Amino acid sequence: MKAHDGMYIGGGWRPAVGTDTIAVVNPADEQVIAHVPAGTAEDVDAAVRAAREAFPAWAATPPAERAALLGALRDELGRRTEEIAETVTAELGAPPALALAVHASLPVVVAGTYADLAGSYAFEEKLGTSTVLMEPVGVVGAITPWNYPLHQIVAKVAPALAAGCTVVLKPAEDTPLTAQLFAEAVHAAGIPAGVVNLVTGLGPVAGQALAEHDGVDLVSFTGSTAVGSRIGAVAGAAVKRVALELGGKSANVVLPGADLARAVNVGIANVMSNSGQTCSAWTRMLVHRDHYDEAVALAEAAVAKYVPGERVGPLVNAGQRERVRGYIEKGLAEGARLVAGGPDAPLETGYYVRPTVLADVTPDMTVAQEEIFGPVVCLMRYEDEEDAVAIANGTVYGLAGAVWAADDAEAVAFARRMDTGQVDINGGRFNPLAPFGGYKRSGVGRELGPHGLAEYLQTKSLQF
Ligand code: TXE
Repeated sequence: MKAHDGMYIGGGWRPAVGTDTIAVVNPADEQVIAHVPAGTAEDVDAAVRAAREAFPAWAATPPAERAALLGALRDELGRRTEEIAETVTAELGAPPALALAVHASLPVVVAGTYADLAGSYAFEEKLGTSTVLMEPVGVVGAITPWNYPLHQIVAKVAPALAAGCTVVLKPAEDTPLTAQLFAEAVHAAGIPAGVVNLVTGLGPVAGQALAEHDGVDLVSFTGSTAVGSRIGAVAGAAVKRVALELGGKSANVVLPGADLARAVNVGIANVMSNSGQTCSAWTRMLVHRDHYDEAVALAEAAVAKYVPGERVGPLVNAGQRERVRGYIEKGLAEGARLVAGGPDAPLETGYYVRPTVLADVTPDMTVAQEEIFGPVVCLMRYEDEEDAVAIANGTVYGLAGAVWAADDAEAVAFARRMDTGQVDINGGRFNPLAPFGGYKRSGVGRELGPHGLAEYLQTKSLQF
C-alpha cells in the first residue's frame, strides 16, 4: 500500500530524523501492507516549532477565510472517500461498506460543520460593560486512536483550525496511512504551511514527547483511560489545557412498554458495528425481569446475522483480540451464561472474535465494569426503575447510553437520571452538532459542534 516515508511538517513531507519504522498490518489477513517512520522527540520538536511559527498568522486570519479553507478541506476529503475507505479497510479491517458509509463519509460531514461554524461562531460577546473575546489557545497536540482513524483526527483538527489554533497530530500506530491521506487532503486544500503537522510514531515515544512538549498549549487525547490519566497528569503539572475522550461502558436501558424487538436489534447492531471498537457502544443491555427471557432470545437471533469476515471485521491487532477473548473467558468464569459466540477463534487467519452475547451478567462481574472493546454484549436483568438507574450508573464510566420506552417523554425522564454525556432516545440519530464526551472517568471536555470548538478557545475580557 502507498505510504509516505517522512513526516508532514511545515507544509511538506520531510525525512524523519531517525531510521526506525512501524510496520502496518492488515488485521484481516495479518499481512504487512506498508511501513511508516517511527517519529522521535526530535521529529515532534520540529513539528511543534512549525506549528508555533504558523500560529500568529493563522490566529489572525479572519474567521471567514478559515471557514473557506475548512470548506476546501471538506471537499478534498469528499473527493477521496473511496481511497480513504480502502485504506481504512486495509489497516483497520473494517468491512468495505462500513468503511465507506461511516469511516470515510462521517469526517466529511464533521469537517463541513466546522467550515460552517468557523464562519458563524460568536468569537466576541458583550456581557454588561465588558467585551469578551474568544481567542485560540495556541498550538494543539492531538493524539488519536485507531478505532475511527479519520473521524478521530477530524473531530480534533477541524475545530482546532476553526478556532484559530495550529496542530501537531500524532495518530495511532495501527492506522497511520489514513492519517497520511488526511495530511494530503490538508495540503491539497491549501491550508497554510505549519497549520497542520503530522508525526507518525509510537505512543510512549512520539505521543509522550508531544504531550510533554513546552511548545504545546493544549493536549487533546482520545484513547484508553490509563494513558489519558497519565496525559492529564503531565498537562496538569505544566498547567496546560487538556481534553480527554476515554473509555465507556454505556447502558442500553429497555423500559417496560418499549418496542422490545427494535430495542434489542438496534442495540445488537450498535455493538457489532466496527467489531465493538467504539467507545460509546451500548455494551450493557438492561432489560426488566418480565421481558428478560424474550430479550435473550431476540439477542441470540439478532447476533446470528453478524458473520465474522462478512458483516463483522477483525479486531485491530492481536493484542486487542487476546484482550477481548480474555474478557469473554472471564465473564464465563464469573458466572455469565454464553448465549452466542465464545472465546474461540472463528477464522484461521485474521484477528477475529466471535460476536458474543453474555446473559445473566450481574453488576459485580468484570465484564459489567470494564471496557471490553470487542463484539460482546452483556445482558443484565433489573427489578424496577430504581434498580435500572443504579445499574446504569454503577460503573466508573459515563460516555453514552440509550433509553427505550413507550414514548419519548418517559425515556427522557429516565435519561435525566443517567450520569452520562450522551443518551439516544428511542433509537436516536447522529447529529454532528451535538456535544460528545464523558461524565466521570470517560473524560474531560467535549467534541463536535460548537462545544467542540469552545475547547480550543480561551477567553479574554475587555473592561470598559
Ligand atoms: O490505546 P492507547 P490502545 C481503549 C479500549 C482499548 C484500550 C487500549 O478499551 O481496548 O483503550 O487501546 C497513544 N503518551 N480505547 O492500547 O494506548 C497511542 O499511540 C502519549 C478507547 O490502542 O490509549 C495512540 O495514538 N500517547 C478509545 C493513542 O494514544 C500515547 C480508542 C491511543 O492508544 C501513550 C482506543 C503515551 N504514553 C482505545 N501511549 C476511545 N476512547 O475511543 C499510547 N499513546
